Amino acid sequence: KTISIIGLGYIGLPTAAVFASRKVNVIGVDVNAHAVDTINRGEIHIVEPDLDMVVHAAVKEGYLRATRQPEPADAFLIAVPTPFKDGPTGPHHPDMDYIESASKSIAPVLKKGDLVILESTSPVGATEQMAAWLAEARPDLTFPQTHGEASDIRVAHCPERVLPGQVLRELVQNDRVIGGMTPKCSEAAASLYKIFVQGECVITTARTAEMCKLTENSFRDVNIAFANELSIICDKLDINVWELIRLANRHPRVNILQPGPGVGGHCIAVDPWFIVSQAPDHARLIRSAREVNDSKPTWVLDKVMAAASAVVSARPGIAASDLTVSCLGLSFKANIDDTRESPAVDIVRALARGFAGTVLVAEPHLSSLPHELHGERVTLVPADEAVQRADVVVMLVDHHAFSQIPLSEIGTRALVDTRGVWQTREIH
Ligand code: SAJ
Repeated sequence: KTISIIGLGYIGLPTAAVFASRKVNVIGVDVNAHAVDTINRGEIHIVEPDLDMVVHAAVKEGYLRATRQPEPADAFLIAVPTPFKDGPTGPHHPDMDYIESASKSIAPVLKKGDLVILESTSPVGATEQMAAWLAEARPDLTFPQTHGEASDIRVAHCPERVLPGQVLRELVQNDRVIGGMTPKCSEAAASLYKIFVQGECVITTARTAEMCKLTENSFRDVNIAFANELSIICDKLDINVWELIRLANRHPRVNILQPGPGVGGHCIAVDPWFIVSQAPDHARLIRSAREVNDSKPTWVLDKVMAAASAVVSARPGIAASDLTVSCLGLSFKANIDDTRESPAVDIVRALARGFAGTVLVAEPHLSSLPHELHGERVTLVPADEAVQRADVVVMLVDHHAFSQIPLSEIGTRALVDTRGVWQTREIH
């Protein structure tokens, strides 16, 4: 059996490596020549704990090979991005262009009996659409939407659900939702995943599997929005929100998540919009949650500006331009180095542009500023230096390294603690 993985990014590459580690022949396909060359050298172009070792071993033992041109295989897994594009009701419509070009690129090498699985997070109906693109390109083969169980090609959706930072473990241990276009399609997909998945492979329809993935991330987004909204309300009412949540969570049926500076990453801030774009009149709560979470960085920025103004008012002869604001953390969540769609980056950039004084940032997971902050008026410094030089400390990411800084080191400096790391003190 040969498996081909189309798209060697955060999901495709670990999946390819895990199949290869089970001694399955894997052909990885990506349009990015740099990614292809890096993988063929046994190295990786993305950051994920332990992935380098697994890829290195897979390439060295000859089970994993990358190429830019699809080749014949028995199963094809499509793991390409599904970003946003402008649509009739706004800028948040799912962009299926990568899925379309991936489908069209494998069509010429498909043969009777092949299995095609869509792993990319997709709007409802995407798997049917993919099958239609494939059928259009290969009129000589039969597809499930027209031939049902008698089709030549099996098509299924099997969304990835792994947590960045724990991808290798979750790929193996998590349950998989498998939505075939027919029951036989589901069975074929399930037996493929069983090569490495230790969790349960649960079978449903393609549409339900699509909605399931969107639902999981919307559930988390709505719950984080609830915590973020509470944090703003508590700030107004002079209540420590972290204490409040700890207390409320003592109720046996209450489990509130943690407030933060906003929601980052490439999934939770994106996927709920796919539901909104398909049911704009009904997805009211899901849309509101997105709006609450997206507006949190602006609220934090206002807090920082207010904290700086309070310092200026308390110290005669001092102007805002004499002050230093130090931000702790840039990644989109704790203990990873991924800064894509990070609310911390947005806040630091806005400070660099809008605050008159010095802006320092500490990020122990990076050795230089990420490209999003190139050319901005901000300096990367070690955490202790950031705190020492600060008039205002802004806690943005609760990395282990920061949680160890004792509150005594912050001393009397103004503090905006968006993550509740130093909960004993008021957030400001
Ligand atoms: N966050 C909070 N408060 C919380 C939890 C998270 O503010 O209580 C913030 C984080 O700081 C971060 C954002 O939310 O900015 C998202 O972080 P996350 O850890 O919740 O999720 P991701 O984006 O790393 O991964 C999610 C996961 N989905 C769910 O947990 C339902 C993962 O399982 C998915 O595979 C992944 O999205 C994906 O690829 O869709």
